Amino acid sequence: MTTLTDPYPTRGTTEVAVPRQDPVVWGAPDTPGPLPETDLRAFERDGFLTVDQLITDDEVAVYRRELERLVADPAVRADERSVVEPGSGEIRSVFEVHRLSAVFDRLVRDERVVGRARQILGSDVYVHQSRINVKPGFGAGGFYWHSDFETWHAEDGLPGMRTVSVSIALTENHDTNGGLMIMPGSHRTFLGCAGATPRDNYKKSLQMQDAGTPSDEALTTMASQFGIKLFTGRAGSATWFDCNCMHGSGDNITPFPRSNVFIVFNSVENTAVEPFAAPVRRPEFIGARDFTPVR
Ligand code: 6CS
Ligand code: FE
Repeated sequence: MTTLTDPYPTRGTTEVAVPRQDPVVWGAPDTPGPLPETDLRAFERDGFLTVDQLITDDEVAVYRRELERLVADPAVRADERSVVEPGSGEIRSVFEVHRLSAVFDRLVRDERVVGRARQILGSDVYVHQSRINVKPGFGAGGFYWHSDFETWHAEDGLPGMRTVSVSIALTENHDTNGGLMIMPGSHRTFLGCAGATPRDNYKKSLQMQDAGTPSDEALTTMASQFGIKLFTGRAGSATWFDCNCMHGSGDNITPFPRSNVFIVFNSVENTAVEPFAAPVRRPEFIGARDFTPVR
């Protein structure tokens, strides 16, 4: 019986870096859509692409109000899809917002959003995960360095790197309030992390990731090789980034919240199978199992 070797081994006894086996931009450069060819090439090179104004100020106000409505709703807070800040108990993230909210569902289907995802992934797409990150300020925690694909491969069973995320700022992302940081070019190396995935890992990892965390040595090598870019931008701006970028964000100790809506599009050609390095699947509100394409 031939066993397919996993091209992206991770969560074994030792950390191991392997070259990316997958394209970054799957669509042909002249694929119709909102992104000009120059942007697709920049995304291929860097692993990310910023859009200064993806949604208008009026639309930001609509999505901010919706975020505030969700965060204030006791039923949402009681829902397993809400994750709270370990310290303050304030809501940190709400998952599956595109199912919880018709307002955020419309955003997912907006051609400015899903059209870019289809161009990058070169196919129809479905939502693997969506969330709002509130990062309210006064000490809201950041997200330590990681590759999203490492988790989505190990725990959600995504076979290949044909997944793209967009973080749309709903508040001003200053250089002080815990903005997204990416190591440019890091998406071309897959860093398999050491350490097996505990059962029900997500109950902790969504507050503070442990399994799937790179070593100080690996981070030092990558940061020295690639550098670190901090993303700032006004509310309404957006950062598109490849699933395998090494990224993270710092704590927000300012009074200014750094709230965003985060949508993960996966190609319908890359649908989730069984986890590659975890004892059980994560819940569907974190790793979708409904592969219906976004129309
Ligand atoms: O585990 C996950 O799926 C989530 N964790 C982080 C820190 N980024 C990606 C994703 O939202
Ligand atoms: Fe992440």
